[in-house]
Amino acid sequence: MSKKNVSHTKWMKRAIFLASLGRNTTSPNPNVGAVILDKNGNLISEGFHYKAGMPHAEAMAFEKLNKNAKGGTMYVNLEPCCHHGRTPPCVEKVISSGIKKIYISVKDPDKRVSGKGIKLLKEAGIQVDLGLCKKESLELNKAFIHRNITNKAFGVLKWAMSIDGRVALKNGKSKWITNEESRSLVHSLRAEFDAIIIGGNTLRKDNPLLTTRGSKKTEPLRVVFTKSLDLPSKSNLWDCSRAKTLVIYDSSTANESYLTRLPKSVEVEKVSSDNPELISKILADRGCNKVLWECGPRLATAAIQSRCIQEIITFIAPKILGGENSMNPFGDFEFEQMNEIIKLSDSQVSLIGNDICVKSSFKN
Ligand code: AOF
Ligand code: ZN
Repeated sequence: MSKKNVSHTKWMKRAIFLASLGRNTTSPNPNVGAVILDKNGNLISEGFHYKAGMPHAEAMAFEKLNKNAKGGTMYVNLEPCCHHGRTPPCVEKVISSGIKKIYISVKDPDKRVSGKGIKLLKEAGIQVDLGLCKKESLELNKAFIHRNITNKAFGVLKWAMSIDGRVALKNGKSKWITNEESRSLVHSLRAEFDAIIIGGNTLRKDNPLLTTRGSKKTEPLRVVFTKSLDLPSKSNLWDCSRAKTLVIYDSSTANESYLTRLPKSVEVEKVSSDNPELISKILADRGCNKVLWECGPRLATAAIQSRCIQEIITFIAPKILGGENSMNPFGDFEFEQMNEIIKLSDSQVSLIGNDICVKSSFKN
């Protein structure tokens, strides 16, 4: 790499770092960072997007700018927007600043932008370089990009199991398989997500809280999917004072008279079947980029089959539950041949005390 390219990469990496400061707060918006250099290559301003409704990264960088950007260079990890949304278009600010060249890492998949921002910049005579640090930028905004392309939320499936692959005893008891450190890691992991999904069985069996225990200011939305609506009238999830709860039910099988058991503070939506894709779509429509499925075997299997899961996180404890009828993390995928089985990629392994955490991606 030439010396010049090394420095362009350095500035784009700075923009990506700034973007990452908004990691758990920008949803439904993307993570964006912007860096401005003057015509001599000196850093004169920078900014990042913190929250939807607040200034975009470029706008923040221009707001802070007290030197002339004419003839300068800008680095942004996402194509500047050209639409009037919650905030005015960034391209107009870039054009009026007199900047000569802009490095953009990836195109904005939002249909209101999607190449139109780049076109306007070029038409205004600004040199546009697209693709610097593309891999890192795609990784940072993978959930935002996934939602915009598929209209579904980026799904991560999480489960905890014993070393013999069991998630509960045959009587349903599972407290606790993993150690305290792993469990508290799950609480902070939840902060990366906009929603956490469980099924009715998990609610009845575990009565979970599904919160980050305060590590995120606005707790993720807690979502219960039920086929029957036969949910208990008392549950930790019905207290919505710290985190909101949404119950999604399958109207083809549910008994709607059970709706009276739910307090008014719980939101309710109905879907026409038990296809998890419908849950993912509802959440994407609500602006959820990234959702965590913490569900039991039946919903987990269906979520994988309907391509709602893009990554998995499993915690494995060195404990043996045994028993042919202990619970598995999944139901039957009906595979007949070894070439049909699901193969995951990009595995990362870490040790949490005596537990093992494995993260892997789906190729779909
Ligand atoms: C940028 N820079 O920092 C961000 C952008 O409702 P709004 O006005 O916040 O617009 C949201 C859309 O703007 C979002 O879907 C994405 O296309 C773009 N986000 N664009 O130029 C930024 N956050
Ligand atoms: Zn913008």
